[in-house]
Amino acid sequence: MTFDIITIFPSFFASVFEHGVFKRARAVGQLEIRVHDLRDFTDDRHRTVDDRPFGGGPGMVLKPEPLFLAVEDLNAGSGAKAFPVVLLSPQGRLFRQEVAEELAGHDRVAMICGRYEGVDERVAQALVTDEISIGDYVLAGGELAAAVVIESVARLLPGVLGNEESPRQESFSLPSGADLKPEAVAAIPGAPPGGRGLLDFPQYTRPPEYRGLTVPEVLLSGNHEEIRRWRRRESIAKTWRRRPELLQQVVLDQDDLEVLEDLQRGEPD
Ligand code: 6GU
Repeated sequence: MTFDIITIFPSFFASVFEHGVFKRARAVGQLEIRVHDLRDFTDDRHRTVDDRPFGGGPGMVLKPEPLFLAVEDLNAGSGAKAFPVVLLSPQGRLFRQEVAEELAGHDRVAMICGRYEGVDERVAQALVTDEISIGDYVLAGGELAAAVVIESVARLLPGVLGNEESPRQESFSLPSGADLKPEAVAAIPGAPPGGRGLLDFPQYTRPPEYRGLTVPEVLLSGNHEEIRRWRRRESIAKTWRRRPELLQQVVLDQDDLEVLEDLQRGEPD
């Protein structure tokens, strides 16, 4: 999969893609990232990429011409084959795991890193096929958001994580068990059936005691059925406390419902 990033800060990405999932995905040949300097698509002496907003107001707006030229330059290199052109901006649709899954289905994606002040609307209108925000908070530009999106996609590509199963077994992962209610899955555009939808249970490793802090006895017991039940209970409890709205979408069995009843009665878990 190839990502073309269009940015006014190309050197921002100098080290991000040299580590972890990015590095592995590139090493196994599943990921290529090309960073393009928007200023290379200007033709004035100052390499101007922005200008003052029509109608007045604070801040600067990214001009349309360099962005159109930059994206058209990508097209020329791809034999005119269509690929998504994503604008990263706070006005975009909210990025979630199923959006990562959707992007992972493409072999090429272009990303335009917007600036907080804005991008000329004709870019969004005529050039961009998808606008994405990584959350309801303000970033100065789309560069960090692009790295977030690419990492979440890269780890889904085949052969990138040693264990092919592991990305699908954690919070928010998609297929595997049958935890999501079918109607909840249907409500997520592009989501495959199945999915877990609970937050992860707590993990511990050695030593079993550190500064008086101990590992729950059950995890040291070797009793796999007890461990499975404890973990399920912890997942439900953490989800209930921190993200209760996620429970609406999860299929709960009789044991799960008893856990929830205990929690609602305020009984310790
Ligand atoms: Cl994609 N861009 C900016 N500038 N701010 C954001 C964002 C993106 N996502 C959340 N906040």
